[in-house]
Amino acid sequence: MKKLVFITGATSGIGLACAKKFAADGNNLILTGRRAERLQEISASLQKEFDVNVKTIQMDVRDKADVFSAVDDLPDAWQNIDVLINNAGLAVGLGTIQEGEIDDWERMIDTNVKGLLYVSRAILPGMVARKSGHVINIGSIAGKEVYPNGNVYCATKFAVDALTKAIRIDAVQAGIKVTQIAPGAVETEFSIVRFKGDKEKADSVYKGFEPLHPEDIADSVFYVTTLPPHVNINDLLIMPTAQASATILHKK
Ligand code: NDP
Ligand code: 8X3
Repeated sequence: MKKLVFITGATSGIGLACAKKFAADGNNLILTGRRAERLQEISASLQKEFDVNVKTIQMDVRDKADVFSAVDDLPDAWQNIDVLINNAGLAVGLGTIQEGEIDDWERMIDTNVKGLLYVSRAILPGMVARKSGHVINIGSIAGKEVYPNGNVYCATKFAVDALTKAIRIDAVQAGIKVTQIAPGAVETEFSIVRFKGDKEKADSVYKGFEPLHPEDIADSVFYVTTLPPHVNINDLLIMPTAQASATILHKK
């Protein structure tokens, strides 16, 4: 059965790889992100290549009013969302609390925690009413271990870990599946964003070992949606083979 899959942050990295993976299997997509031009290009290319229906929504997950009106205004044919992938997120900066940029903290908290909550609050009631649906939250190794200078980013991903468990408890009576996929280092635009456009610094994060590729994560996200109705994967921690923990890497 083909599904309707709603992906936040589909303009890049893991979200984009998920969009491709689900489209390749013939599923219809609602793709969201702030960069409208990228959304248009991605939508056109997926519709052409895979003959699926794609709707795009330019939205900032931090904008509560926009999130709710985008979901409320979905045409009837686009309302029965089967899979929600809460992927939009970012790290901004890497430094101590005592020297931290408060604006950076607020961006991370507003995007990674509040944004995920707004989107879930907008979409989950429909799933509960239909007694069918799957929420997949993209967490992180940063939500399992606190690492030096990761502080607020780690806290937001610990929050994603907690909210994944909470949504599962709250929606279990309706038979909703809730999964966290928690990756280690994946080479995307993540580090470029974290280091505020410093490409050299971003590239250095992935030097000397093979990081995960966004497609590796998309494969697992897709996999958890293929299991029988009575089977739910609660949590998957996926690391590059060369990464033993948040800070222990085998670099050549
Ligand atoms: P990218 O920077 O490549 O992608 C991030 C995506 O999130 C983009 O599509 C971006 O779209 C979207 N996004 C960011 N802020 C907002 C916002 N305010 N509103 C809407 N969309 C937003 O990074 P990744 O693919 O790596 O990151 C995806 C998720 O994976 C994040 O939650 C991240 O924390 C998590 N993660 C990443 C890891 C890594 O090593 N890369 C490891 C573990 C977890 P746009 O800019 O168009 O709005
Ligand atoms: C992204 C991976 O290790 O930089 O969540 O936190 S890490």
